Amino acid sequence: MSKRYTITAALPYTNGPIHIGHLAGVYVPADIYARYLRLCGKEVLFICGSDEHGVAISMKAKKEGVTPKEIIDKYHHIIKDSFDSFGISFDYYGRTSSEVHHETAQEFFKTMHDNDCFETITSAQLYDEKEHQFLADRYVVGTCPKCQHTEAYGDQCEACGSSLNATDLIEPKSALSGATPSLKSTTHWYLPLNRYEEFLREWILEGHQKDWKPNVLGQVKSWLDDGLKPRAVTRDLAWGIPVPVAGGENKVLYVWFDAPIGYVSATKEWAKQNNKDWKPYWQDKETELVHFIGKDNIVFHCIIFPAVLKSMNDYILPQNVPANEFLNLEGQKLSTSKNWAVWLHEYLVDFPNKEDVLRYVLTANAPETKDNDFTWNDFQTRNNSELVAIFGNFINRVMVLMHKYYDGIVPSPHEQHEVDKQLLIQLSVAPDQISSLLNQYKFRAASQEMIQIARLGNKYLADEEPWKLIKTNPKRVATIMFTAMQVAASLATLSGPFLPHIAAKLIAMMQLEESSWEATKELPLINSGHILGKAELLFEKIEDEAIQLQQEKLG
Ligand code: B3M
Ligand code: ZN
Repeated sequence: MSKRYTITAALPYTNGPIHIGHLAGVYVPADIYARYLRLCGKEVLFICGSDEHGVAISMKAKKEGVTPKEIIDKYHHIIKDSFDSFGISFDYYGRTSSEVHHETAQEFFKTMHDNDCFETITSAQLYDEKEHQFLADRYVVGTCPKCQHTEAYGDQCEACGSSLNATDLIEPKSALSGATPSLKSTTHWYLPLNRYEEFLREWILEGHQKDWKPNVLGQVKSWLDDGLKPRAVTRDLAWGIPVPVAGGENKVLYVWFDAPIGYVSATKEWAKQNNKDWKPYWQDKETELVHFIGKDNIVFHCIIFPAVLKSMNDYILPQNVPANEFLNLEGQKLSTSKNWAVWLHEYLVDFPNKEDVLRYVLTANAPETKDNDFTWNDFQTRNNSELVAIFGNFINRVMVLMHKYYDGIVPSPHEQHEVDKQLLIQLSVAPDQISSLLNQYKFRAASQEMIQIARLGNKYLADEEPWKLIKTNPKRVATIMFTAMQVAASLATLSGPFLPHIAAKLIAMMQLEESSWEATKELPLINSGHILGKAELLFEKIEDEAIQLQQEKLG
């Protein structure tokens, strides 16, 4: 295992709040991974921040009749609060409007410029005569030349994931005025991606064939097979980071040039606040860099940003980019404009203290290998028949019986039966089983292994029926309860990455010390004589009415 981990989660655009699709695809898996590594005693830096440049922001500002600055300030805080409430444990959450970020992005550009890493190309670009504005990225929509999707943007088609140049679009239309653009000549700096083809092929397709996800490798391969072209990294726009070299007046850096550098800037800001050196997190070969993203960001994190890092010489490359597919909602694509979404800040109003329920459902049904569907019925079922009926029920039974029989003091076990031994063996191998899945970024399967522990505990109690033996065979009951306590203690640690709020509650309730992942392999986890706290319910049933309300709210 590596010495240190730099874990990044895609920087959300601050042009709106975030919804369950963001959480499921990027932030929950990234958080599970970060929490798991911390429990393993690893040095982890978990970084994110707001992506505050680009056309997405200026368009939103224009629509609302306010300045881009007002937009980013508003949504930066809403988004940051959502992350906090869902327990997404970033070590630092930055923003790309910060001074450190502007300087860092300009430094990258300048260094690359001075090292001849760019080409300048003068060409005819789409121009909106009415708005006196060059049209790039989201300012222009048209038909994707690859998949014929009719709402592709000037830099990317969200339907097929292709990365595009605005002039590639068939029948382009200005998103500002609806007009058909004319062509006007302009000069820009281009990153000649073609120079990196061989390096990318070797590094990813040969070097990471086994450990990267098939969906990621597939996209990378298709870009490389198509042949990489130079890609403009500057824009004729007013909102963004000024181009820091001569000739760059009235131009800004392309948002996808500056945004990933935001990971580095955020690291610098974190390091400064914590009296640390930022460099090892980005430049020490023994640091493992992992980017968590959605599938529409693959090209930027697997091709463009690595080309930038490579040309900067001193930087490490990502060890993995475990991109997820998309989450749908009740059979339809999530859509902000159609309000077809579950917004995180609204969810918390309707389901207070149920952050972990949503985390769990989104993990158990994560779009890891294909697009997946979130339905409110599934949400209810997973809560009622997994979290309540299995996890919650097990913990509640043990806690209540422990108080009833022993005033909350863990009894000494007597002779162990075969079932007890078998259960303890399964318990001692569980941490490695979950680890192996987490190390492969299989969060869905890992969450099910974790629930499986509770299921075993539940079955054990149901089979051994201590309540029937308490009068006749108190020694046997002591052994059963001692064994069941081990299961509960194991869950208190192993559920932590998935259900952080619940795990904390369980640890407090059982009056345990926080334990490491490794330590959960060494049984017993809780000794005779240990005094438990009060029993409290961890989960509660969600009724049909609450679900109906959510279903009616959609659309
Ligand atoms: N802001 C795109 C998105 O939200 C984007 C990610 C940047 S990561 C450096 O899809
Ligand atoms: Zn397409």
